Amino acid sequence: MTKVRTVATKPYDDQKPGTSGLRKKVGHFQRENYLENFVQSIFDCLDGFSGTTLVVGGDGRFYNSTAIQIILKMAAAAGFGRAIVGRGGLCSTPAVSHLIRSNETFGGIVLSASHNPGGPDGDFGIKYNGANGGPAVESLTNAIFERSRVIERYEICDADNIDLGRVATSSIGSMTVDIIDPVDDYAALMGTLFDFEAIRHLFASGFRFRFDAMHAVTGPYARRLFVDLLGADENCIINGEPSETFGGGHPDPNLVHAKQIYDEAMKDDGPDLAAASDGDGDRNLIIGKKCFVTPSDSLAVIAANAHLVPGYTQGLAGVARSMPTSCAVDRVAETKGLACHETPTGWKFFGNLLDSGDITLCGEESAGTGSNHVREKDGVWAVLMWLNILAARKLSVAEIMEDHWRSYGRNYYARHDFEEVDAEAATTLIKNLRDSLPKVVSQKMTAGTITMADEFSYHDPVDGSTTNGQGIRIGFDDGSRIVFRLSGTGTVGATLRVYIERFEPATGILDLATGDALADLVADAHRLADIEKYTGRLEPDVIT
Ligand code: VG1
Ligand code: CO
Repeated sequence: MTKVRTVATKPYDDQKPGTSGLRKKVGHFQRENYLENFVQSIFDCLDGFSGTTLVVGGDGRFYNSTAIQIILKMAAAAGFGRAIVGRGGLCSTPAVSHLIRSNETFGGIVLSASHNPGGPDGDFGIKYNGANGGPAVESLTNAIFERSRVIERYEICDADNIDLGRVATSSIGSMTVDIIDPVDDYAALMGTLFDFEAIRHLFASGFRFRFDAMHAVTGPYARRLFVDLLGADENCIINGEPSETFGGGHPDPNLVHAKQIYDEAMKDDGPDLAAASDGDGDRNLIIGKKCFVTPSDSLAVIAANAHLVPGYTQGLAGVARSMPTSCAVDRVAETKGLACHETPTGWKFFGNLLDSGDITLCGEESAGTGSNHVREKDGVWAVLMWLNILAARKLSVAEIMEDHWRSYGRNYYARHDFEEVDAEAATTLIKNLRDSLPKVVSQKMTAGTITMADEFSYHDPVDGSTTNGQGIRIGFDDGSRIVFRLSGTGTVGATLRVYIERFEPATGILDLATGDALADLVADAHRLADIEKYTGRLEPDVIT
């Protein structure tokens, strides 16, 4: 008989989930009962799961396996009837979402700090996803936080560790544990959405492709899909072996950390499409030959061309983007007569709209694109989308972008991040901006006249909830925008994100360098928020 042990514990006061779950340094998670407290707080806030199934998956970073063993023993103690776990403890975030849905489970736990570095000195993270496969809505994450502040005990089974390395079925007490291949079901789902035959033809015709898996979770997914099923060259994948430290790298698919494929794509004889995904496989980077595609543009292009892809031939119900994401997709929605929703940053806000059937596609400027096939953003799906569109249209990425801008106009766009800023100074910067909002409307700036200024607040049309304080928006007479908000995923100090966007109509100048197109707005942003005074910096740490 496996014994359930009740352990007395003391609450921590810092377990408030951020934009995408609870993220802290690994050492922080290794504090006594830190993980256990949070997991018990999740279980304490759920109802009616006795005998049901829980999916547990992670991106393979340091502490992943240790955490999974603890979670399995606690899930068994809490009364779950079955757990589904990816072999090696690996499962991409979108694949976890799919497993939750396809097995009609109670929910799942995702272990990841996404694009943040891993290893003993890196970051770790945990979040709960519900039966729809999506991240818990705010009311639940708030309840989990409140619970974590008063927790006094947790329950865990005294049992041996499960062998995570083999596909097999075993048990902890009365809970069955199924270790499954993490790629099988996901690859099958992709087969129902995309024209594999057309993509196979594309690869066979000499189309050159590069994918950087960043030593993160998508290596095995990329191999199965791109190489085994679609016939791309073996060598198209770089950094394809998952590692606890992401090979010592930073699994953020941007132009800094995926520099190798970017440099290759900028050469005359470079790949026709270069792509990458992040630590947990939900983000994507798309670069054509000599043509970087901003994530906001990628969302717009996918919305404009989705009807060419088998899973979306019926057309789209509607689209959504997070507030700071550029308005490029809005132009497509307008032309096609689709509803376009603006939500706060973070995938959890798309879940209700996807569930209700209000939208089919959604995305974020932070390299996140997805659809109603799961309830997470999906990096490999986005790459397959592009491959399918390229195969159908028989144009290069650069030609597709040019054609898109000629039809809908171009939203020049950049995000400037000021990292590890003093948290108090960052809060003061936002507070001062907030206080200045009534005064700035009709002010003449270098880039134009300000016509609107507010703090974004979201009213969820499906569940009626309201979420306040989601970023400061400044709008200009020509449709340009500046958005300021603080990151909710960092683990050190605060990160100030400044999002800058300028709209150029289809008849305007569409081939400016982004930096030049946005220079005036950037100067205005610095002036409006007094960025130098609060951050001590004139230049951002990262521009994406
Ligand atoms: C960032 C991005 C946001 C994204 C979140 C999680 O949040 O800006 O768009 O949803 O990361 O991405 P923030 O609060 O730091 O700006 V990931 O790939 O966790 O799951
Ligand atoms: Co991620």
